[in-house]
Amino acid sequence: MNSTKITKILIANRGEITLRIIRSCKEMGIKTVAVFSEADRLAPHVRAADEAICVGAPPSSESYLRGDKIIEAAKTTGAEAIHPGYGFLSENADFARKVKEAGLIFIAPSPEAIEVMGSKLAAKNAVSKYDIPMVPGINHAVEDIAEAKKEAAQIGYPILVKASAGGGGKGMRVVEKEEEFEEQMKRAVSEAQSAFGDGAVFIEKYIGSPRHIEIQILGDMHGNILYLFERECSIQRRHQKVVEEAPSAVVNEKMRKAMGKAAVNVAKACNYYGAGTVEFIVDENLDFYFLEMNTRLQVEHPITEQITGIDLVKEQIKIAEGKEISFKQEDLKINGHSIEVRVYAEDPANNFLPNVGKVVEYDTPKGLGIRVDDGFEQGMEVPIFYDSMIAKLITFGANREEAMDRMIRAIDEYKISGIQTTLPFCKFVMKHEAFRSGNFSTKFVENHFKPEYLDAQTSKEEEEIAVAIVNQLLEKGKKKNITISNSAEKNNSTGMSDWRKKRSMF
Ligand code: MV4
Repeated sequence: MNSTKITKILIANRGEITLRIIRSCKEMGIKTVAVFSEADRLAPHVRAADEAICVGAPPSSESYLRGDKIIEAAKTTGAEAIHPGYGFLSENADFARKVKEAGLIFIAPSPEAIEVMGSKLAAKNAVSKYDIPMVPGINHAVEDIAEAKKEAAQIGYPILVKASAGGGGKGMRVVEKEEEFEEQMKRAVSEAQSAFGDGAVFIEKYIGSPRHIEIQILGDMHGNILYLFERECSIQRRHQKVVEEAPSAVVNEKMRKAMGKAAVNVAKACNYYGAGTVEFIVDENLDFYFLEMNTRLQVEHPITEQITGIDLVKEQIKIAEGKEISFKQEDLKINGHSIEVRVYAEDPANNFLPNVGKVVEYDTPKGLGIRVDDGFEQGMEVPIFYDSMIAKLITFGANREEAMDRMIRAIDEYKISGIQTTLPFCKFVMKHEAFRSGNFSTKFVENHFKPEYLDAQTSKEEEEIAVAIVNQLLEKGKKKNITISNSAEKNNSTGMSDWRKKRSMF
């Protein structure tokens, strides 16, 4: 296969991922074109690119999702390739075909691979000829409820009914016992039908408190497929990840090799090229099962970059040019530990409710082992039209403990005022004994978090000041001094608190 040189790339996205992609392009001497909606005219990604084109009105459906306008913008500016980032058009097989038909390169896997992996059932069937562990279940859409009930009895309860299309937990129902089967099945079908326009569902054994561990892979057009180890993404709320780390605290060398091999086989099953992620769920015995494959660069890709030293965007571009991956599996080594926390404009003390407004003050942490991927700056409004993630804070350390401690320091240094963010929640996680010990699952929030924990939280410094004030008052009354108990620490104290208010009461 001949390799072509890409000299200009249009990035069909916004925010931090567009800035992230532009950085790699600059290092490779590639010119960049940004697209933007009318709401993003002043956004940093527009200024960072060499050129920028407005593709429509603020709602994504009228701008960032308008494939026709985006292809036209690439043609107009002479870009030879389109990088979709994540979300928006990144996993749209029809768009991938249209890009190709327009004579442009889509920096993504083939339309066929995107299509197969877009359907959980098609994916299960495609990989079934390889030796890949899968959750006990059926590989076809449920046609007949009575038949499915028999299959469920064979698998054993609890059962999970899952939609074949889409994701994000929509059209997913747990069935505890046979009597509930029919009702939950009907609910799952109607939810899937209304959310994805596709009511196809299947059933699987329900794994109660799984961990979510995924493998990053890279494939080229010459048949080479490598795995870049795992990321653990179990800390999530409403099926959205909030904290990710690489490597996982529970994966040993043997498990890593087995998962890597399974992930490479999944990629082989669909002749995969480009960057991709194979998702597994891991049960309490640390047995792992293939869930699905994401055919895009993921939000949490930086933690893999930190521990491998590989720039995944550069690799994507070189692969799209038709080049062979320049390193081998045995050249890859895990170095240190990396954690990412996602900064969403949401209020963790109020059920993670999206929280928009003007960011009055914005200053990011600095120093050794810290990376901030953001698309945001002081004085900007968080637009209501798009995802509420405004930044990713990534730390790197020699080991897990250093990465966690560095994250706490970095969160303390992160100044954001005017809006609520998920940062206090992330600090809570970093200090929690379940997270620190590695003993957690996708049920972390449900099992360990209550909004009141954030209100009661204080930093050590604030706590010491408060205790000093109390002691001064007590001194006046000649009573016994108090000391800091470590209960607040066990309660996972974090950042901003109402201690300031309390202090002014003294
Ligand atoms: C499961 C499961 C338990 N058992 N499958 C959630 C979204 C979709 N991608 C797959 N998901 C799950 N599938 C079986 N057989 C539990 C989940 C699940 C989950 C998976 C990964 C990360 C977070 C999750 C949160 C809740 C449920």
